[in-house]
Amino acid sequence: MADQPILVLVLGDQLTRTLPSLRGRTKDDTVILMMEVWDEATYVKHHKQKIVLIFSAMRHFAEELRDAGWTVDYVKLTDEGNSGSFTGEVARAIKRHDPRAVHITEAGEWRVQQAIEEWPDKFACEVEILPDDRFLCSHDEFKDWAEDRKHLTMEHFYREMRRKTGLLMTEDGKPEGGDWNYDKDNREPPKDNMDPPAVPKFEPDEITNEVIELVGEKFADHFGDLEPFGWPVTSDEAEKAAGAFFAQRIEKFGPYQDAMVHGSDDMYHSMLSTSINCGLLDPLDLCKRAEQAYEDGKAPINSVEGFIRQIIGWREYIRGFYWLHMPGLESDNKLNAQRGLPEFFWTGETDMRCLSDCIRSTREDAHAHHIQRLMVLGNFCLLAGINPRDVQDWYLAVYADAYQWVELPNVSAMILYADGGKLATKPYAASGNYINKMSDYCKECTYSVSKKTGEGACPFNPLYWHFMDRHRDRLESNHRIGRIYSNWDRMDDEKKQDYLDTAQKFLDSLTPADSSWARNE
Ligand code: FAD
Ligand code: DLZ
Ligand code: SF4
Repeated sequence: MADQPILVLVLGDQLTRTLPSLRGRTKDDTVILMMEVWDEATYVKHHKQKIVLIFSAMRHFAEELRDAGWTVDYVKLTDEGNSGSFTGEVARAIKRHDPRAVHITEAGEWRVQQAIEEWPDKFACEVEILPDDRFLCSHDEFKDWAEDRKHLTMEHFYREMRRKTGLLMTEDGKPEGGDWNYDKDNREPPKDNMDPPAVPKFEPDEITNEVIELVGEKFADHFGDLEPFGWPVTSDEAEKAAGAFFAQRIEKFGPYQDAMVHGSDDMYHSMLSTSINCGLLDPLDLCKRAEQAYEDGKAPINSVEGFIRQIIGWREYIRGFYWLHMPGLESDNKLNAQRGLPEFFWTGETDMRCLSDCIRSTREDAHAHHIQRLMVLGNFCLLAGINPRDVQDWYLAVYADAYQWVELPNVSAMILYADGGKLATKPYAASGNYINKMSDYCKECTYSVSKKTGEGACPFNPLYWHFMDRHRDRLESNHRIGRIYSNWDRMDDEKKQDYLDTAQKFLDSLTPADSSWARNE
């Protein structure tokens, strides 16, 4: 080892062998620092499985690096002297190794990046921060694209990414199959007795079992079931999960993307976000494999295009949007939503069958699929006027794939319209009809989806009109939503009052959650 090595930091969502800060380094003058820190595990009270996932994946990655001949300095949460923060641990590691420089790939989250940017002034050695090229679109590229645009329409951004990558593009620069987007073919409701192939679950090994014990001891009051734990924690396991998706589920991914079935949060979804986001899988590689499935005739264009759009479209767009609008996005509340998050988001105790099922899968698996997050949980928070901070904390805490860069734009801008419409051209507001059409939830619900007002009416029905009525000033001029007010205006006053009273009665019956569910006091 050289006298003064380079200290390379690898954070919990940077578990990629080709990470910019690792590429090109030589083993004999590099010390890799990985650290489990209390601050990261508790800035919100993450779901127990999320902490197991990150710590176990970090420990496996460290072992893999050591096996490949790297020197890894791994700080465990319970190691004596652990300062509890990234900055504190880097300071201690600088004392231990006296490096000539610290190299780090930029952080995914604004909060962490702010801390890193203070390091050059704090530490005596050089600090080099490298761009994270695991994303296709750099911050500057996104800024250039967004400049001078009134609306940051995802579809336009997505087409740029298709051109940039060449994915599903013909030789003469046209979209494969003639259309850029096949979403119209991807809205099938669930069929009776659907039986999607099971998603692979991975038996915890010794390392994971040790972490499960640690989390059970130290984070017992965090939300969520600790076991059974079956998420992939190594690149080999993640690869098996991806292989199973491409072999068995991608074919029907498209048509049933929006369908919801009681007891099922996976359906034909890839279930790969936890692995992509912590670095175990390469998103572009997944898209190329999806394209291959289309070329091999194993999956139709609507499924493949839908999958690729989620990744090079939505995922990249969301990340660009986050960095463009931080830090303001965190405190945006353009609809002035002030209600506390209902306690049932944490306990699951509600008679609303759709919500209770989405919260169940969230508790059991640290996962719910996109439409469950958007059109059930998110739609409820929007209609009920839950304040963005509470909703942000909940989504950040409960999902194993949640990091603020991806959670915040989805929550604040996509579901809550708290940014005033920079991301979504209209709020994703829907009555019980939508949920009934796209799921089997309503059939056995205590509430009646066809009942609009009064005792036993599906709460989404009156809440929808309560929302529309209280935001009329802002929404009426929106051409995508304005015509809804003509329906409202055609109702007689008694009917309107019925809607508003039923909604208000429901809202008054909600018990707000104690803040200790999400954060340590
Ligand atoms: P699939 O349905 O198989 O989709 C494939 C991939 O596309 C996903 O793995 C993911 O990488 C990407 N993707 C799809 N939609 C989005 C999106 N809207 N934003 C970013 N990437 C997307 N995703 C996260 O990774 N982390 C989050 O914290 C997160 N929070 C969300 C909060 C809300 C309110 C909503 C509406 C969506 C959120 N999503 C988040 C997006 C999406 O719900 C999840 O990526 C998806 O459910 C993960 O399951 P999957 O891997 O089976 O996805
Ligand atoms: C999510 C998470 C958790 C729970 N714990 C750690 C940790 O102890 N050490 C670590 O390096 N990363 C952890 N992470 C992931 C980080 O929160 C993530 O890398 C940053 O938020 C990215 O900005
Ligand atoms: Fe949800 Fe309403 Fe359907 Fe019940 S009736 S499952 S509350 S949409």
